[in-house]
Amino acid sequence: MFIKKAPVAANDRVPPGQTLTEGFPVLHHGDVARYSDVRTQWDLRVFGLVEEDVRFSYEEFMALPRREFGNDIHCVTTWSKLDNVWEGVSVATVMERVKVKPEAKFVLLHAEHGWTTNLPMEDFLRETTFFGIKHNGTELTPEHGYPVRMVVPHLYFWKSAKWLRGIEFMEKDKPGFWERNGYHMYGDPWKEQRYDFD
Ligand SMILES: Nc1nc2c(c(=O)[nH]1)N[C@H]1C(S)=C(S)[C@@H](COP(=O)(O)O)O[C@H]1N2
Ligand SMILES: [Mo]
Repeated sequence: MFIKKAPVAANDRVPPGQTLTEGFPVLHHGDVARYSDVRTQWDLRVFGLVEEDVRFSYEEFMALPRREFGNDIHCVTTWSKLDNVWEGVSVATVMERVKVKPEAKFVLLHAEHGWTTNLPMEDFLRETTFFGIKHNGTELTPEHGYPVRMVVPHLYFWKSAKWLRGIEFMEKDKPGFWERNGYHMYGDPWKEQRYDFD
């Protein structure tokens, strides 16, 4: 009798409906952000339900302590890419400078050109969520979010805002760009929360 083999370990890392890719596809809405002088044109602002607004200049952000992060990423368009190695700044490091009000329960990430995405506070504060600066040993290209992108590997990759410019703390959840255009408010790849009706 033919006995079906148990799934191999790698399969346990690929959520339902996803296919592995070796490349690194580029996906976004609108134009790639390009900075002719990143030092004067890029900063990161923290606002909303905070005791005081915080601003990191490019120099300040780049001087923050970094560490390595390893993860798998899953795009809602069905590609997954395993074993990414990133260099980045932990959320905890950034939050050392920020006093969040207790009412804050959700985060809206703001990117260049007004693009946004939302996630619950606890997902933002997860130890696996971070600010990515290098991917597989090289600085992010403009297409992948240079100089800084959010990386939220446990949710579909659209939550990982490229060209990150702002972090807004909110009491109530508020849809970002794709969430207003039919994507799921949360986006758990293991539950296939792709669209708002999933
Ligand atoms: N600022 C910004 N970030 C974004 C997007 C976008 O349109 N604008 N698209 C998201 C989507 S839908 C995906 S799948 C990933 C793709 O990241 P990549 O191009 O580095 O693969 O970026 C996310 N971050
Ligand atoms: Mo996506």
